[in-house]
Amino acid sequence: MKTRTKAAIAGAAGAVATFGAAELMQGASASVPSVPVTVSQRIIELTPGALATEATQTVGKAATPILVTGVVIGTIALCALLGVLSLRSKLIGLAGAAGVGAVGVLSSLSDPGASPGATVLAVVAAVLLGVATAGGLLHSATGESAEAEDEPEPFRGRMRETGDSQTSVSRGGFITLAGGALVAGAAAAGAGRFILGRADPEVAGNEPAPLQPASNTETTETTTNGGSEAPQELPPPPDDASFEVEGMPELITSAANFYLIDTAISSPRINRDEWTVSISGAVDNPFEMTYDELVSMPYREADITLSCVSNEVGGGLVSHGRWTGVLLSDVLNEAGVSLDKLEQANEQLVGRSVDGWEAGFRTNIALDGREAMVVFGLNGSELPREHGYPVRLVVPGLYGYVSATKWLQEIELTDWSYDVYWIKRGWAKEGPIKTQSRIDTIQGGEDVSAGTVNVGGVAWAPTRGIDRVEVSTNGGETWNDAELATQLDIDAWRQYLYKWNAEPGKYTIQVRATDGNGDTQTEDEATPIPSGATGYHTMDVTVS
Ligand SMILES: Nc1nc2c(c(=O)[nH]1)N[C@H]1C(S)=C(S)[C@@H](COP(=O)(O)O)O[C@H]1N2
Ligand SMILES: [Mo]
Repeated sequence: MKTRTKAAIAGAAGAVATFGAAELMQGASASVPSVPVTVSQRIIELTPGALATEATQTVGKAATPILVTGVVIGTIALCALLGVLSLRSKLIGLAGAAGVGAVGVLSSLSDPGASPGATVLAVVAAVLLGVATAGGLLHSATGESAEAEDEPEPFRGRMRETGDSQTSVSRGGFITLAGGALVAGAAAAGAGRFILGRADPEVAGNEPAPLQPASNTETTETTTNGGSEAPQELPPPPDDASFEVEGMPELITSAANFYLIDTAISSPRINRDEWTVSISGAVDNPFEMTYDELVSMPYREADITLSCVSNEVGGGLVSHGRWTGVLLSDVLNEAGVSLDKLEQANEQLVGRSVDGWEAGFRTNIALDGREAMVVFGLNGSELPREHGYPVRLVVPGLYGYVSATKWLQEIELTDWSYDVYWIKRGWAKEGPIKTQSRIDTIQGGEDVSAGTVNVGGVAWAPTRGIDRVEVSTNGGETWNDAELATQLDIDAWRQYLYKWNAEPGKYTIQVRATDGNGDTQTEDEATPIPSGATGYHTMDVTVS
């Protein structure tokens, strides 16, 4: 084996040892983040405008494992190169390793869950271990074949005869050492992931704990929107709120099926006993509230359909949750904020999460009577970690990117001119959810048999409700009224069903909804960026 090859292997083995040690330590300590994950996170955040737009809001969620893998492989390749370069100059190798280590330390430190001391210690120790591994392997590689590489066999043979090989490790020895380092590194990384996985409810397959918000027995106070008379628990949905038809989505989306969008590669781990939310900005007195304080306020359950602005027409980035939480206006009131003053100013309410992500909307939206909520439960259970545990915001009628801050840490009352995360990346400043409808019970391109065909699905216009849904089977020439299920709430999606008497032939099926104000969704097609997709969900089917 050429010395250069060995040097590359030595560098790569050093990188693997470093990753392994670092992953093992992050498995052992909740306050040490995963280095490749935090590096990937920084890459996402530093990616400018348009690229981040397409890359992270939707595609990104699926692509993050690829990104993290790319970071790991890229680093290993870079370290292999450093191994080769250090044949020329040890200094270059060491400087390169220091650079790689510094990127790792800095990225890890910018993780919101990182405890600085433990993180620096763990990552630096892992890097030193990697450098020592690479150094040891390099020593054995160069010792064996002296300074020059590519020496012809006979020369090496003579070197061995003269006894030089006693001071170095034989080829077999190098391979054993390098292989050992690679296996140990990979095993350590695997062990770290395994320990972490056992501590992680979702990975372990555990359901989020059922909600038992404590002492909510005080008599409820009257609030600005009189909403505190709302029930703490909603009755089960009536039977006529859904159609028992194949392909129809669950009326209340189970947590496991709830769509998932965020910029966090791994969801923050928050101890709810240590959690607080602060109300800052245009407030007379800065205010902080603990989890216990929040759940002992008058709370309620509310049916609210949440949608992502990135949802394509007919897409799956929309779900319906039964959320438990406290009215945002009650929390502001509790914080001593003058709601009148707030309403007059009508500036911006920014929700900021523990990882620094931000969403913002007009303050009046929190005060106009809709159930804008500080949420701590979903479908009768605690929030799942990936959906914002322990506390998030949910605002009826607004896309998630301007409103639905998960892992909430701060509510800031600020100017309207302040731009939050996705606004800086080219999305619309205001994000009201557009009226939309979707066909769920048949698929485009499908062959269906003649007879009665169920054309059904959901339509939504949160804060306005759905009053009418029509289905066309001839590409919009004529429209037929669909049957509507009972509406859970104006903020909830509504199921519809059209029983189509289908005769053999080719058809273009479409659906359109009309909201509670009498406005029919627009036919004009728009892309998700900048303010949400529009157009009719359309599909071709063959009846035979
Ligand atoms: N902290 C944080 N909250 C966030 C986001 C995020 O990236 N980080 N994404 C928002 C977006 S774009 C949407 S659509 C909703 C999705 O909420 P869900 O994943 O619970 O469905 O969360 C919002 N809240
Ligand atoms: Mo979103």
